[in-house]
Amino acid sequence: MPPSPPLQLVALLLLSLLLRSATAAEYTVGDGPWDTGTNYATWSDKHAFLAGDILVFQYVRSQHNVLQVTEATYRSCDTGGGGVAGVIKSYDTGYDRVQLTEPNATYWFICDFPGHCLGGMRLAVKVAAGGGGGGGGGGGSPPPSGVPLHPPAAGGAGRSQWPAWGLTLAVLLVVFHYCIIIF
Ligand SMILES: [Cu+2]
Repeated sequence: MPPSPPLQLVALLLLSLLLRSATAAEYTVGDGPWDTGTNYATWSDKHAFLAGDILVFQYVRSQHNVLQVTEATYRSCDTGGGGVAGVIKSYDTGYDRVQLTEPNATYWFICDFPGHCLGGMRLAVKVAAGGGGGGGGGGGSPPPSGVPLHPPAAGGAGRSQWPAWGLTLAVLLVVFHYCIIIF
């Protein structure tokens, strides 16, 4: 006897929730401390960021900070002395988790300590459409020309796609096993 539709529905809902949380990747910026000795352009190019992913900035808070800024400020490294010009959001805990919520957007980050941004402490992260099932859209605007959007590498890359699917499959099996026992 097959499981009743309501239970299947609940199982499906649970699964979609699980899958969603499992596919959001968390990245430690630069694969190490947020500092002046890392090439963040190279690091950023290595990854394909999706909406929902999380960046973690780790640093000594007396030595660095993290400002999310406009592109102009990212390029000029000039926050106007008071640290406000072009600043969208600022972080200074030493362990800052920043979620990339906006699909098809570029996030710009710098360190505002004197000389650090010009010395290389700046990060640009391009976010492709997330795994949220193509939220909104409609506009269908193409990505900015000349900016490759990091298509997922054929080799599967470092993204947690496989663990996510494995987890989903495991849960699916457990749920259906459970259904069979009940009915
Ligand atoms: Cu710094």
